[in-house]
Formats: sequence, structure tokens, C-alpha cells
Amino acid sequence: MKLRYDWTAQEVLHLLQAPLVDLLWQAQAVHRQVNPGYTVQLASLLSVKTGGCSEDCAYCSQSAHHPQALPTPAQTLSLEQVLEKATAAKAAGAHRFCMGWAWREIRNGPPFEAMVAMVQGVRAMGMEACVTAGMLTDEQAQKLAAAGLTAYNHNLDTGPAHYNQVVTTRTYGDRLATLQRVRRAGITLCTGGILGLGETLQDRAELLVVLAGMNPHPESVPINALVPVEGTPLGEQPPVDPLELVRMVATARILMPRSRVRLSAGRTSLSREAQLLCLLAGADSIFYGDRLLTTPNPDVSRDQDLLQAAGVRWRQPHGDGEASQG
Ligand code: SAM
Ligand code: DTB
Ligand code: SF4
Repeated sequence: MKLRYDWTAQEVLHLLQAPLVDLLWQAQAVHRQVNPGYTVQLASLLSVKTGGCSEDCAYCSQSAHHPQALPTPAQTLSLEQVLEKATAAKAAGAHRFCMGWAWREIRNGPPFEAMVAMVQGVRAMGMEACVTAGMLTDEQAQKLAAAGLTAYNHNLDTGPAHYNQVVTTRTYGDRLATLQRVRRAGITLCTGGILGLGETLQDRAELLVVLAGMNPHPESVPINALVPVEGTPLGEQPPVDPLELVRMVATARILMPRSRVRLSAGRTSLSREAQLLCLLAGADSIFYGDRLLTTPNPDVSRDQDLLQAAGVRWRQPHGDGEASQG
């Protein structure tokens, strides 16, 4: 399959607005070629450092700019606590373990040494390890790569024109520069966006143009629906229409055929059927476990039901096999 890196906003808009049945047909045709067994990756999330972040992201419960959104004091988990959660995630069937720090950028010293040890510990369990912790230096990226880090998550969130409506403490360019550092260190990229931030369809198209313009494409593309958190500037946003999410997933699948498209935050507001449509549209990963970072996620038994109802397989830890229903 020939991959393209030169999609235009007009082409992407055309896909986002195509009749849903046509869009789904096209996305499925692409997805079947690259993932014939329909294997889904289960990724579990853990917030290692929660709250007190100096950035002002309007959607985020962890920003110190709107402290009423997260009334508990900032806290950091120890290496032992993190590895205990990772062990439980693996036992529940997670293939990737993603750890989050509410930081503008990674700090050196003991917190960074702990991060490196957490990555090593998760890798030693046979799971993929992902970190999301804000900006980083080349040296930090190289140390994380040496520790075995599989992926670094750093979302672009929305299109470049809408970005400063959502975050003012950093620029889109800062985000892109961090992604380049991650790439240079040989760590795979996990970068995607959020629907429901007040963006236009054009903004969504432009986000996808930026993502699909990366060569290679990001290995992992999370598509989040805003989880409106009371006390944040976006806490009163209207819910995202589930079919908009389906369209975004399908378009991402068509543009970046080989990337993992992860149906991410916002699933507790989706019906089982809407989630099935997202899987049919080409999502091949979900966040798995009853919490995201600070907000709830569907519980494990509901997700196992969902995957069984869909008849898809999911990847086991170790990458040494697959499970399916039964
Ligand atoms: N501080 C680091 C950063 O911003 O890159 C890592 C942690 S941050 C919480 C990770 C990502 O979670 C954000 O980039 C954003 O895309 C997503 N996120 C945060 N709050 C969200 C919400 N309420 N709804 C949906 N996605 C959210
Ligand atoms: C991503 O794209 N979504 C995840 C993960 N990558 C880090 C985070 C979702 C956070 C949802 C809000 C919360 O739980 O605080
Ligand atoms: Fe901080 Fe990340 Fe939340 Fe922004 S999204 S406030 S950078 S934790």
C-alpha cells in the first residue's frame, strides 16, 4: 500500500464530510489490508504525577491555572506503586502501559531517574512502555530510548489555527519541536487530538494534515473526545456527536493506514454501538482499565464484552500471541 504524506486540507475535509457509508467503506478497505486479523491493542494509563501543572490547557483538570478542577493536592506515585499498577494492568491483559506526568517539561534529577526506572520496570514485564510528560531535551529523549521506552505521547490536540484558543503557555511549534526530538532519539510517536474543543471542521482537517504530513506517520494516533471537567474553561462544552468521532477515526485510518488509531478519552459517554462503529471505522486500540488520568474509563469487564461483541482479537502482553472471544 502506497503511503502519502501530502494530503491537503481540502482532500481531508472532503473525507470528513463524505457520506458516512462511503467513508466507512473506504476506511474498512484500508484497515483490512493492514490489519487482516483485526487485532486491537489494549493500553492502560496511569497518572504518576497528578495536578499542579504550570500550563493552561483549557480542557485539563491538572492545570494550576484552574485549581478548582482538581481539588486534591498534587501527588506523585513511587516506583513501587507504579510497578504494582503495571503488574495489575498486565494481568488484566494490557499490552501497553502509559504513564503520565502533569509537567510542562521533564525535570532532571530524582523525578527523571524514577521515570527511567519505571520505563525499565514496565519493559521488563514484557509490555510496551509509553510516557507523556511534556517537553523534553535531546539528552532526556536519548536516556528514555536507552531505558527501552517504546513510545512518547505528545498530542497536538487541534489544528494550528485553533491552538491558541485552547493553550496560551506554549505554541504549536513547541509541540512539533518536541515530537521531532522524540523521533530523533528513535522513540515511536504517539500524537493525536481532541474533538469538542470548539474547533471547526477545518481545524480538524488541518490537524489531520499535520499528522499525516509526518514522514514516517506517527505510529500511534489517539483520537480523544473532550471529557468536560467542571472547573476548567471547557467544562461546559456540549458533548461531541459520536458520529463525528467515527468520522475522525475513519479519516485518520485512511490517511495513516499503518498507524495505530486509538479510540481514547470520552468512551464513558459513548454507547456500545457507537464504540463498535469506531472499531468498524478503523480504530485498533483503546485505553483499557477503569481510569484514564484523572477521569473514569469504562471498566475492564465492559470492555471485554465490547471486544467480544465486535469479534475482534486483542494483543496479549509479551507480543507473543493474541486472544479472542471464548
Ligand atoms: N503534560 C503532558 C502533556 O500535556 O503533554 C502530559 C499529560 S496531558 C494530561 C496528556 C494529554 O491528555 C493532553 O495532551 C490532552 O490531549 C489529553 N487530555 C487532557 N485532558 C483531557 C480531557 N479533559 N479530555 C480529553 N483529553 C484530555
Ligand atoms: C491521550 O491521547 N489521551 C490520554 C493519554 N493520551 C495520555 C489522556 C486522556 C486524559 C483524559 C482526562 C483525564 O483523565 O484527566
Ligand atoms: Fe499540563 Fe498536560 Fe494538563 Fe496541559 S494537558 S495542563 S501540559 S498536564
